[in-house]
Amino acid sequence: MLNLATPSIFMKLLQSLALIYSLGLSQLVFADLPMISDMKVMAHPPGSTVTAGFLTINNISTEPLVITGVSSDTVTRIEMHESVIKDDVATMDKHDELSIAAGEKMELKHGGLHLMLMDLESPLMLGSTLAITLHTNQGDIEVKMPVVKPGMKHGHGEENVGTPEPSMKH
Ligand SMILES: [Cu+2]
Repeated sequence: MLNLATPSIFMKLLQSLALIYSLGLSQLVFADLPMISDMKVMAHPPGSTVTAGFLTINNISTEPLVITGVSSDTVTRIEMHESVIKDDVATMDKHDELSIAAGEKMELKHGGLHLMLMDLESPLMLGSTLAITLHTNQGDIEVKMPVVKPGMKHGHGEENVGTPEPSMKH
């Protein structure tokens, strides 16, 4: 009886060890990768070719994180913008780079920093997911952005403030 049971217990033990080992290893390898949260892309009306994307980037590493560009297989052009008011006029500054100090968090949100998705050739469907790549000094980071309804409540009463409108000049 014991002889029959032993190999399977032994195998289970081996599998557990292998699992623990691979988990431990992946944590070692990925411990410093930036953490991305609150990602979303605004669905846009038919006919418009621009929309905005938002996300929060947490640089948990001990090195500065510099985002040097953003790309996607499905979006022709993605720029890093910041909504600003100049002489009472809402406008957007383009950033070539975004730097996040070690241990710091950067929020791209309504009315501030955002990703500008431009020259859209096909509409981004509500409920779909857009894959984008952040190019950084710490390597490429793949991010899946859920496409959501514009003007969705976020609980701080700021929706649509400074939201890039398709008619806005770039
Ligand atoms: Cu913009």
